[in-house]
Amino acid sequence: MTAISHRSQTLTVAAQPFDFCFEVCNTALVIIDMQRDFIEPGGFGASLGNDVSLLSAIVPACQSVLAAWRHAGGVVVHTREAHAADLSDCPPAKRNRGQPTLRIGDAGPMGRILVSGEHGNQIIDALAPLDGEIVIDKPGKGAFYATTLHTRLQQLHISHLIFMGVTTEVCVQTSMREANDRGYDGLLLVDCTESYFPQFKAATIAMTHAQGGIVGWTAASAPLLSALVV
Ligand code: TIU
Repeated sequence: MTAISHRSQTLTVAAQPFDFCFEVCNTALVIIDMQRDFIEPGGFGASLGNDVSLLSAIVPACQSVLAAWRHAGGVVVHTREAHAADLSDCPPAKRNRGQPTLRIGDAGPMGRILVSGEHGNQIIDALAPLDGEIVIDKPGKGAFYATTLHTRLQQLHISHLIFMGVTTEVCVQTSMREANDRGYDGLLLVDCTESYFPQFKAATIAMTHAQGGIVGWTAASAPLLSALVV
């Protein structure tokens, strides 16, 4: 098998509610928040009382898609949920919500929780960004709120987005909805996203492709991998 030779070739992925068609040259792979804060013990996800071990199961599938996408020459976007060290971009409502064992900005085993530059805020080694890939630090759950993402995608003439990452019903779904309202066609890879709550993942997938794709498309990664090689 060889990589596709033309980034402008139309590729088709069997998806729900119907085929997802795209060209590599007009599509970005968007990897949401695959950072230690959510996937490893001692981070924000754990501080909220979650079993973080559930999330690491998707890492091999994400690695396969990332490798194939890089080989095809596609644009890659990595996001991190990250706040400035002075928490000036963290609304008190977000910091004070609930009863976490550690709040955003508190010192945890991997550094300050959800703060830029801290060890816990880095993307896991298995999916680490390469030089030249886009890395977006976002203060909200959505990747477009208070970030340069839309501008950067427009500059690259990107109209289609393929989503992976965590958590399905929080930052991934919010980002897909933000993208949908900005005119992007979005595909969620179901074996490359995970939630601390399996029922919420299932519900998010169902509500994304319901009503004729009201939010976007969903598919397994296998047909995408097949489409990326000839
Ligand atoms: N708590 C939870 O499920 N998720 C988040 O707080 N952020 C992301 O989804 N990245």
